[in-house]
Formats: sequence, structure tokens, C-alpha cells
Amino acid sequence: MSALLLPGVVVVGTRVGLPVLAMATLRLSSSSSSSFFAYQQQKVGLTAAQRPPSSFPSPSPPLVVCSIPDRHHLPSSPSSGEASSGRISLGFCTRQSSGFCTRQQSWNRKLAVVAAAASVVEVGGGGSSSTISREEVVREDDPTNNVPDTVFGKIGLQLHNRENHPLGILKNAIYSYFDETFPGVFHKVDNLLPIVSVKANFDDVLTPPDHVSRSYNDTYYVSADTVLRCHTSAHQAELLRQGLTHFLVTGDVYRRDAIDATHYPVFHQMEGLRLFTQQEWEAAGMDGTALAAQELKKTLEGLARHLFGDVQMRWVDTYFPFTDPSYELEIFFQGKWMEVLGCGVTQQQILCNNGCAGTTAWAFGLGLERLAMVLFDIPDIRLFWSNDSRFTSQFKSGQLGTKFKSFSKYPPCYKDISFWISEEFSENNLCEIVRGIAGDLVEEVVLIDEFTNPKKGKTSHCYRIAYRSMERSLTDEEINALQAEVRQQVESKLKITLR
Ligand code: FA5
Ligand code: MG
Repeated sequence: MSALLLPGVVVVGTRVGLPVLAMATLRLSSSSSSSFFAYQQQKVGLTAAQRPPSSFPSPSPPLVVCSIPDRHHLPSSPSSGEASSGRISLGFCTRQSSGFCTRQQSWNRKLAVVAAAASVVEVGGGGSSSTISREEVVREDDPTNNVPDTVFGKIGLQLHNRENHPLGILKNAIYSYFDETFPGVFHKVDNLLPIVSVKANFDDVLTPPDHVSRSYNDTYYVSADTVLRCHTSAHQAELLRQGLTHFLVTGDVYRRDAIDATHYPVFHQMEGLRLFTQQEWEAAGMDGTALAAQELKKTLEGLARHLFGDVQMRWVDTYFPFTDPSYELEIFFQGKWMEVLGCGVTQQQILCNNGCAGTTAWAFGLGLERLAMVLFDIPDIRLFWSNDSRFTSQFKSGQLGTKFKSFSKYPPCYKDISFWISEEFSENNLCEIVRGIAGDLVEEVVLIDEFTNPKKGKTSHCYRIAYRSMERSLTDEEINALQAEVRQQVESKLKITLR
């Protein structure tokens, strides 16, 4: 592998040798979701409580990818909280030969309306005005649905498509790199519907039936066979079937997760994929996989230098169901190694299944928030969602790396909650309840104490919840009310016993 690396790049040992079960445990206790897809599920297995609401693989509705042609009509900073009052159109459609279809566009237009929420936006919809209520995406009484209002409120906001937002600025900087390095070659897609079939999200990218990422604990299910995409890889197969050979797909992705400064249930990824023909690898005097791996590393090291300047990087071997070999790229920034993307050589089966037999490909998926937090010095992932002009006014289109000047000096307030857990207890469920009550006022939920009473055979957890607004002071009264509601809901919904 070192022969493929450019000067200045450090190579480290493989992570594949780590005990996989230990990694899975780590995820629950340390909130490290960056390796969501990097589990070799066959060694982990899902508990009954983690399993999705129905058996899989499940049949998928005929969802296809489409664009929102007039998304620029969106308001520049809609309020996230308002969205839950919006109504959106849900229309599954038959695919046209181009792969794009009008009913799907109608879906997307209505998603834009959700983004606009109370203030309805004109999005060119013509005569198509079918609607869907929030209840079709958030159905508390439906056991196959686990989407909360807080998450529904983020659908359609498309932070990555706002030109003056750090995520939009970063997306455009990545586009510039690809345009300069491969002029006119990469097709860019950044407005695909985030509601995808289970088939697209998991089956099409060969995620094993019992892989932990499919669990109800980790993924938002709209129904038994429809999810909020948990990665942009959900679009690989569809775009390959449309005949695209070089593409970048950016979008919001959704994961049930812990709460801290770098984890949010909605974040943004950019997927890249490039095909190689037999002619190309023969001309290079290499086999197809070796050429794809070499080009992948060269391209991504170039991207990291384009964004960060001269940085130290290292490749770490990893596992993804959809690539082999698979790698993560880490960059050394401000004294720490930070994983910024996962990537690899696409599994032949994905190419063959989607009309690309006889080719090889590289693919990557990178986290935009992770990169933007470093590039813009943004200390808390919640800030990306802020409509406070003290945040939004600091960033301008084309200005990559403007350093964010913090305006929040408001102190955090800590509240502890202790309870005896039951077998079904999961930290993600706790976090979802806290987020549902306190919204973006919750900064962190951390397990601070854990012990088992050997006589009773019961385990107690104590979590410390940090409440803090990025924008204003919170009153004691307000926090006490939130905490009382948290205690009440945790007790009634999680089958735990408060201590
Ligand atoms: C994936 O999502 C794969 N689909 C990536 C991929 C694509 C691999 C194509 C191979 C080929 P992973 O779960 O590691 O992998 O997430 C990819 C990146 O998203 C991470 O490197 C990280 O930068 C970002 N990311 C993951 N989880 C979070 C999170 N909770 N918050 C912010 N960023 C995250
Ligand atoms: Mg990862």
C-alpha cells in the first residue's frame, strides 16, 4: 500500500484486527458512530430489541432519484422547528427512461415546502398539489415507524445547498477540486429525496441482513420498507443504473445516535464514485482493482490537500460491506487524528447488478460536518442548524476556512438521572427522548456511572445531561421543567426504574 501513497503520508497498521465485538460495545458507550458501516455484522448479531420492525430484506417501493429543479426558491434560512407543521407530497412513481420522473419531483417540491414550513414557498409545482401530512412520516402508534418530530423537522432543509452556509461553502470547494482535477467529468447531484427504500439503503449496497446498521436502534424507519437514508451510498445503485460513470452525491443523512458536540441525528455526506473500463486498466498496465485503489488514494489525498493545505494523512484499513479493499482516511489536525471519510474499491456484485459488468470503480463517503468543524473552527455540531444571524452572517460563499468567532458564553447546566436499566435499554433511545424534549438545548448526554448490584442482579446507569443554549441564557425554571419531563418520559417509555 505504501507504494500508492504520496510523500508526507503516514501509513499505519490495520484496524481490521481489532475485536469487532469490542468495537460494537464501544459505540454504545462512547457514542462513536463514525464506524457505523464498519462492523462485520456476522460477528456482532442483533439482539431482538435492535432488530428492525419487520424481517428483511424487504421489498422496496419504486422510489427513484430526482432533482428539485427550482430549489433556489427556498428561503435562505428556514426555521427548523417550524417544519413540523408543514405538509408534503408523497408520491411513488413509475420510472421514466431518463430515470427522473415528475411525481418524484412533486415529492421533492413538497419537501421544499416542509423546509419552508409555516411560510409556504412557491416551488414551481404547477398543477401538482397532492399533500402528505407529517403523520405519514411521523407515526407514533405505528411500530414500524420510529421518526420523531425533531428529525422530521430537518427534512428538506438542505443546509448543503445554502451558498453562504459552511456546508454549502465546503461542498462547493470540493466541487471545485473535482472540476479542476477532472474538468467536466463528474456529475453532481445534491437534491435527492432522503426517504429511500430499505433496498436502496442496505440491500443494493450488499449490507448483510443482520448488519447492525439496519437495526431499529440505529436507523430511522418510515415504514418497514422505507427509511431516512443513513448514508449517501443509498444512491449508488440507482445512479449506476442511470448510466452515470463519475458522480458526486451530497445529501442529509439520518442516524439514531448519542448526543454530544460531534454527533447529531442529521448530518451531511458526500458520496463519490468513479468507474474504470478495461481499456483504462490495460493502458495503465495494471489490473482493474489495483488501478481503482491507486486512483482512489491519489484523488482523495489531493482533495485533502486542496481543503487543508499540507497536512499529514494516514490510511487505515477497515471493512465496509460495499467495498473491498476498504479504507478510512484520517488527517492530523490540531493535535489529533480525525477520520474524515470511508472509501474503497466497489464490490463487483454492485457493478454487475446495476448494468456495469466489466468495469471496476472506487467510491467514497465523507462527512461534511466533520470537515467543516475543523476548517471553520465550529465547536458544536448544533451550530450548523442555527438561524441566529450571529452565526449565519459569519460565512460567505467561496470563503473556505473563515474562522468562526464564538458568540455563546452561556454556561451549561448539568442534571443527572439514575435508573435501573432493563434488557431492552439502549442509549440511543434515551438520547432520542432527551432530544425530543429539549431539542437543541441539550448539548451532551454522558454515562457517568454504572454499577451492578450482585444481589439483585440489576444494573444502574447514571447519565449527566448538559443543557446549554448556543444563543441565550436558560433559566433554572426552564431547565427544571425539561428535566422533570425527561424523568417522566424516560420512566414511562424505557421500561427502566428511576432511582
Ligand atoms: C459510511 O457511511 C459509508 N457509506 C462510506 C463509504 C462510501 C465507504 C462509499 C465506502 C464507499 P461511515 O459510517 O464511516 O461510512 O461514515 C462516513 C463518514 O461520515 C465518516 O468518516 C465521518 O466523516 C462521517 N460521519 C459518520 N458518522 C457521523 C456522525 N454521527 N456525525 C458526523 N459525521 C459522521
Ligand atoms: Mg467510518
